[in-house]
Amino acid sequence: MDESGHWNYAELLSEAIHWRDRLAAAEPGDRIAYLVPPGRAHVAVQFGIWARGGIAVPLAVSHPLPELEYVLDDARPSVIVADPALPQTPHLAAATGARAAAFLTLPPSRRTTTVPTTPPPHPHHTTSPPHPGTAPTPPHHTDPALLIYTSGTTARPKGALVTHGNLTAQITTLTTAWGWTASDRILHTLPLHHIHGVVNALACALWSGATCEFGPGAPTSTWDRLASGEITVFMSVPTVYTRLVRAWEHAPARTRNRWSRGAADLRLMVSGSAALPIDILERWREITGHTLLERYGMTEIGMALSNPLSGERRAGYVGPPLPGVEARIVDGEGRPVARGEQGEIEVRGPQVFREYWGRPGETAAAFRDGWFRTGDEGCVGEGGYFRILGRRSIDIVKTGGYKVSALEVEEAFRAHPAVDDVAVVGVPHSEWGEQLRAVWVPSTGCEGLEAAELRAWGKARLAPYKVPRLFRTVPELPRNAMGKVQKAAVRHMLVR
Ligand code: MCA
Ligand code: AMP
Repeated sequence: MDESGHWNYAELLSEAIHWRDRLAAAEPGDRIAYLVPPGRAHVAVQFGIWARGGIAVPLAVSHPLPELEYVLDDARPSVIVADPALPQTPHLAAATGARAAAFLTLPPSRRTTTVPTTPPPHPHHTTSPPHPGTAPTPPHHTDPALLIYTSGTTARPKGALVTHGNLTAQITTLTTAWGWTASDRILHTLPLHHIHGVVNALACALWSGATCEFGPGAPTSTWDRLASGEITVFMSVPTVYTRLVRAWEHAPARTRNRWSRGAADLRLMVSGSAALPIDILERWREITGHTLLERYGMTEIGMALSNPLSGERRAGYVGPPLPGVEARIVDGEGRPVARGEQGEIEVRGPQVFREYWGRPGETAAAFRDGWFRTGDEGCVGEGGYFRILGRRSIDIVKTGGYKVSALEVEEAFRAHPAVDDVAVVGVPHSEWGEQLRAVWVPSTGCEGLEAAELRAWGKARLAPYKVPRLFRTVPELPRNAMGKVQKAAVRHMLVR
């Protein structure tokens, strides 16, 4: 359900079949890109694509046109679907031209249909069969399902291709490990162009026959829904828990009591996508009585490590491997290290993605002896619990749960006529986990350019979370004897 109403499972299936039929221009295996805000219509389009045999390429509603065009040029979809209410849609339609065979928009009725709220949205409570005889054929495990764009050590994002088999493995593992049932109701406030929102929150709910409620995400409305007595599951990134703690601390005593009492009744609250600060875990426990279940995952592997549903949820640790997932710590040569020692985390299992779209070299480099190299450093503690100790590359930044390549941001800003050179880093930040900051060398005569102008320029080209919050001018970048920019020194300059 979303703000405009709800569908039961029969209605969702019927909407998905409607989309399958509208996507007639696509052949099985084609990529189909869609720019639709999180909500019922988004879900219907996604399932319509799968019913057609297509590969779903979700576009981020917060992205400006150049980011969307990059994905279109890389994924080369045969059909693009967009919500006409979004500001990017007219530009996207114009940009489609030679890029896709068809451009479809959501009809208004598909965005706002309101249906009665009974019977409850549950697959076993369907009202009428959807289009008899037109039910979709189930996909094969090896069929590609989803192309999620993710930043890496290379400058531009790569499309991680996830198969239906990968998705099935991810979902069945999580629904079992986290005890999902048809009586669950998740409050979903995450974006739907990343695994966290698409698989952990949405797909697990639908697989279980549970209710998925899309909410607006502002801290006070999130608290009100959490306290409503109707929600059983919530998952989010540490930035959101930090904001919820802050909203609670600023609320009047009566509101605090209501929020705390209501939230205590949830069955499960999960944190992931970035390291959960221990003070937030502790504060959340004081406020709601819940010890957040922290887990570790990645676009390429789904969820790999998780604290348990029952048993010890250890602060500062992300738990042991989930059932069906193998994880290990290796040294620089790929040799497993002794228990307790630090090294790179490698993961293997049916959840692990198939390839980077159109990048065989990068796919090959991401694996060693069949293990996926995460690029994260960790160690294994008591009871096989993993601890994340940081990333191998300083150029990968995690801000608000989003992964950003500092190199991509630098490359974008180097194209600005006033910028002679630039270096971007992530610095530790209480709300964002890491915050993007930059030092830049102005071109001659451009010394007076305001940071606000650089930010506005960046926002027209990059996703909002890729635009540094702080720009500081320097006469030159710190470089080593080889001429390489010293990122650690840049970070040191920008920490204060
Ligand atoms: C928004 N802004 C950001 C970010 N998000 N800046 C830095 N980092 C960000 N993550 C900018 C906005 O453009 C805006 O800029 C300003 O911050 C404040 O915007 P605000 O409205 O407060 O932000 P928001 O829209 O509320 O977003 C905050 C958020 C969001 C809800 C924390 O970032 C978010 O949804 N993060 C979750 C990302 C996620 O799902 N990651 C999963 C990928 P200005 O002030 O200039 O206008 S990881 C994954 O999938 C793996 C598998 C895993 O392990 O989960
Ligand atoms: P993404 O590629 O956007 O899916 O982000 C995956 C990355 O997020 C991982 O490689 C980690 O660096 C980080 N990450 C996810 N969960 C956690 C966690 N619980 N603690 C620390 N880092 C995490």
